[in-house]
Amino acid sequence: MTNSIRDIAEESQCIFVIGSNTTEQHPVIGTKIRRAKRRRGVKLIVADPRRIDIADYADLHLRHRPGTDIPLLNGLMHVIVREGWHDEAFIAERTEGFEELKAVVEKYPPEVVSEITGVPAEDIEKAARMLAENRPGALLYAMGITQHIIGVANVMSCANLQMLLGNMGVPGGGVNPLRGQNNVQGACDLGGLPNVYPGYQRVTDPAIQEKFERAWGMPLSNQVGLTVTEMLKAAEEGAVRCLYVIGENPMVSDPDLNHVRYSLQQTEFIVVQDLFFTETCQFADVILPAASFAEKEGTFTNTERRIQRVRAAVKPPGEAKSDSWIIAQLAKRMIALGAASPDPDAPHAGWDYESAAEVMAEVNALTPIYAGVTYRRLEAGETPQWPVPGEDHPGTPILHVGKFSRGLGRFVAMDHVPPDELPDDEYPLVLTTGRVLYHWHGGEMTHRARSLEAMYPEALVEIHPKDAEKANIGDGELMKVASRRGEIIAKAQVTDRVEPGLIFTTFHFAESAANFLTNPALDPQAKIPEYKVCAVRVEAVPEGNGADGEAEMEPTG
Ligand SMILES: Nc1nc2c(c(=O)[nH]1)N[C@H]1C(S)=C(S)[C@@H](COP(=O)(O)OP(=O)(O)OC[C@H]3O[C@@H](n4cnc5c(=O)[nH]c(N)nc54)[C@H](O)[C@@H]3O)O[C@H]1N2
Ligand SMILES: Nc1nc2c(c(=O)[nH]1)N[C@H]1C(S)=C(S)[C@@H](COP(=O)(O)OP(=O)(O)OC[C@H]3O[C@@H](n4cnc5c(=O)[nH]c(N)nc54)[C@H](O)[C@@H]3O)O[C@H]1N2
Ligand SMILES: [Mo]
Repeated sequence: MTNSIRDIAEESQCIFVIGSNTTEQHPVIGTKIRRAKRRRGVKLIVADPRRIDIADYADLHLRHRPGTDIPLLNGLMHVIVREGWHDEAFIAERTEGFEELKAVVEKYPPEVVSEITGVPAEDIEKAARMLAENRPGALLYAMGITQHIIGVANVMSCANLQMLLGNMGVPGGGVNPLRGQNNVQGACDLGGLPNVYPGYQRVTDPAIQEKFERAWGMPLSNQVGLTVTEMLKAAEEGAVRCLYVIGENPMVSDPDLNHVRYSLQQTEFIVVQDLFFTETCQFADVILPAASFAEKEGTFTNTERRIQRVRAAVKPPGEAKSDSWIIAQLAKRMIALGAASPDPDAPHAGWDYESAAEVMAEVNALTPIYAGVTYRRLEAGETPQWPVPGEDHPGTPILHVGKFSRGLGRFVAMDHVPPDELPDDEYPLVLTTGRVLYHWHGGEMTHRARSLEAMYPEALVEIHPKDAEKANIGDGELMKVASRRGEIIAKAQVTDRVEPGLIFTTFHFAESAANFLTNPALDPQAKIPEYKVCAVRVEAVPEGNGADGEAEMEPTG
């Protein structure tokens, strides 16, 4: 997030939630938004194809078709520019590319946008006015924006809107991705990406390469590695022969699972390190038992870039060990086998860390944005937000104050690009996928919580009454959903949360996971799959032909 949860909750005049089911997937932030609405009367605009819970609190719900965010945002910007509501001073001082943006958004008057998105033209006019009249405004987004072949372009369009309104670098403003996994922000910050060292220092930059070679006392590659989605493809082609899977369950969470299964079968050697025996473990040669968040020491970095000290509350069960301990042991053995030979005199050579504090001391030394995040401060109860360039630096609650990190903020004008797979006669419905409040991804953890299982015990498919009637599917009855890649059987939840032509389901239940259906097409830059749009057809499943296999199941292709 460019901004902090608190300044958005306390100082925004308008909160624009686009592609985030905030009250279900980020309930703490969702509660703060609802409170801001109730107590301060902040304006709330929600853009989501489904009538999610937070839409019921909104002043305006823009219910666009999945995969039409760029035209929707262009339509809002069209009205803002047409009415002269853009922030001229901000644009002149802090940005470039405005003329190009203007030329593109000119092509998206509300009537045209309404055709593409399905949102009434007057709602686009209303939303633009609300954004303009209530500044500063914060834009919040999540996977509804990113999980598309145009995920990066969608994010840039969000940034275009916020720069146009002058909503950057101010309290209550910003472009705010709500991060997903508990410590995903920390994992990215500390190098869990194929192209950067900790602190987003590029592996392709010779000065950075040299810095880490000196620190670790060994030669390092300047080649960008593969993303998860690319690794599986490479495994299938034999270019990758071994997979070391830590805290990830691709056999439920990756797109096109029938294909994932094939890729895993082709892989020569697979190590899985997890808390539980997952679907992916079935393909493993070696399984390493890992300790959970509550059983280890260290830090987590949350969605607002805040670094927090975490302490073990309980001992790990059985032979489970912390991920960092296991990785260090593996590294030491590889060094012993001669796979690498770091110079023992290098300042940060080797893997003999006594504690999490020692790891952080190395992070402080090598990672400018974490330089001042010392254990002394963390142990004293501080929770600074990066960048923290020095120990006396207070941290940075708001990014891009006065200046963008690249200097001028660049408007990148975008045209509409439709999703990779659109409905047709054979597969006439759009499927969008995501989560519900009660479960976490493949459910490896939440299916073990009795109360959550009681609340939401089985996979459901949201389907509009009209589509249900057409297919002769009743509420609570079993239905089959098929795409070009696979099919699942699950119970219908007949509801107007979705519009006609759209269905929604989750990947929380392995046997009927949405990912048997999803399209593995990727965003060319971010390599994120298009989980949010694919084409499907549905049909009723006659009684006794159910998923629990009591009666004969038809053989399927
Ligand atoms: N309870 C619970 N909480 C979670 C998680 C969980 O599994 N369970 N997972 C965590 C993780 S890792 C993540 S990444 C986050 C995800 O958090 P979110 O991104 O909020 O959750 P999703 O359900 O993936 O999708 C968000 C919304 O996108 C909408 N949407 C679908 N297609 C489009 C589109 O084309 N455009 C727009 N604008 N919206 C669209 C969907 O209707 C949905 O309401 O949640 C985190 N929090
Ligand atoms: N169709 C569809 N598919 C999606 C998405 C979608 O919206 N739609 N969303 C995508 C997104 S945003 C995400 S983040 C992924 C999530 O997908 P995954 O990351 O695969 O799912 P999780 O269940 O969060 O975590 C995987 C495993 O981590 C283990 N684990 C938990 N804590 C620890 C630990 O401390 N150490 C170790 N070693 N293991 C641990 C759990 O037991 C679990 O088996 O799914 C993606 N897949
Ligand atoms: Mo995520």
